[in-house]
Amino acid sequence: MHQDFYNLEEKYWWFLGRYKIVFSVLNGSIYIMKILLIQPSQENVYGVVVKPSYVPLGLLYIGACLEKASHVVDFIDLDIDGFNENKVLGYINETKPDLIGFGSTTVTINNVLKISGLIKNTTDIPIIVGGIHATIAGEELIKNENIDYVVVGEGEETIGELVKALGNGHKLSEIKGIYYEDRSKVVFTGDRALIENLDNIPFPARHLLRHPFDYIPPEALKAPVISIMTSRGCAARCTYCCTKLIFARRMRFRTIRNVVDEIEDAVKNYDIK
Ligand code: B12
Ligand code: SF4
Repeated sequence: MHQDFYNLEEKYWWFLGRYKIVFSVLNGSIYIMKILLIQPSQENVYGVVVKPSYVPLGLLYIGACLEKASHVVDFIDLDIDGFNENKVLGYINETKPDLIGFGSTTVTINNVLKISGLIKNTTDIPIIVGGIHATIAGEELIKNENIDYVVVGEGEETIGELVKALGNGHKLSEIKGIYYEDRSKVVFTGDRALIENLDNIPFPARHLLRHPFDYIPPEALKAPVISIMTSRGCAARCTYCCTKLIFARRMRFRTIRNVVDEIEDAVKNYDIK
């Protein structure tokens, strides 16, 4: 049943996208973009391709915010979806996205840079990198000739403003939380304030996953299973941990109602046990 739902949605995806574009143009907002989000391979970490056991929530939150702003979003998780570098390049040439966004950690950044280099060999599609590595090494990353924008920290608000600015030519310098280059000069616009009300963030766009049930956490006793994030931040200060650099040490919580709504949504749409 779920497979049917996904096939159906895949089949009508571009139709839905076009419909949204027409609607938005009629609405007067003409910066609708086709955006491809990519979760890089973690092959570097383990020496072989290992299927991740948890969904990439960060990119799914970004996807949800972009869809809320009427953009057309596509998503590939290289390891789960079985895309190698050549296949992803072929897919990009075929589908021609307006923008590409990568998630990153320090161990996956080399894969991001390799694919970005291949993309830039044949296209001039702008490339954005977000995630933990982008947050801790943004200045170094933006100096890479194949990366156009780096998003630092929580990305939900930043990505909306950045895509809007790229669409309508507004000033990048006014968007908090990004690195870009202005005539070869690195510009950092400064840290963005944390999102105070987590309930305002849309639920992760799980429908973008091509194989939502292939992520199987080792602790799961029943399938299908999903992971849900109920709070952000951690008060501890373990020296090796980067969590504080994205979500800070002050804890923020979603309301119980909001979390239960997400669980109910998952039970209804994904038959979660
Ligand atoms: C769950 C988790 C895992 C899971 C799943 C990872 C996954 N598929 O995403 C598993 C168990 C598989 C895992 C594995 C590993 N993990 Co881990 N993991 C986490 C954890 C606890 C939560 C990640 C998460 O879902 N966060 C929630 C989302 C909402 O946050 P986010 O991903 O940061 O996304 C936000 C922003 O970063 C940004 N953003 C993210 N991507 C993008 C993309 C764009 C285009 C934009 C604009 C913005 C943007 O916007 C998002 C929303 O605000 C973090 C710690 C933490 N609290 O973040 C460690 C963490 C990411 N893991 C870490 C490590 C070290 C590892 C491993 C290397 C461990 C190992 N030795 O095997 C592996 C490598 C995995 C990999 N692919 O890189 C480190 C990474 C440090 C670093 N410098 O890169 C972290 C930060 C913990 C720590 N020790 O500091 N991990
Ligand atoms: S490892 Fe990171 S998230 Fe876990 S308790 Fe320590 S500081 Fe908090």
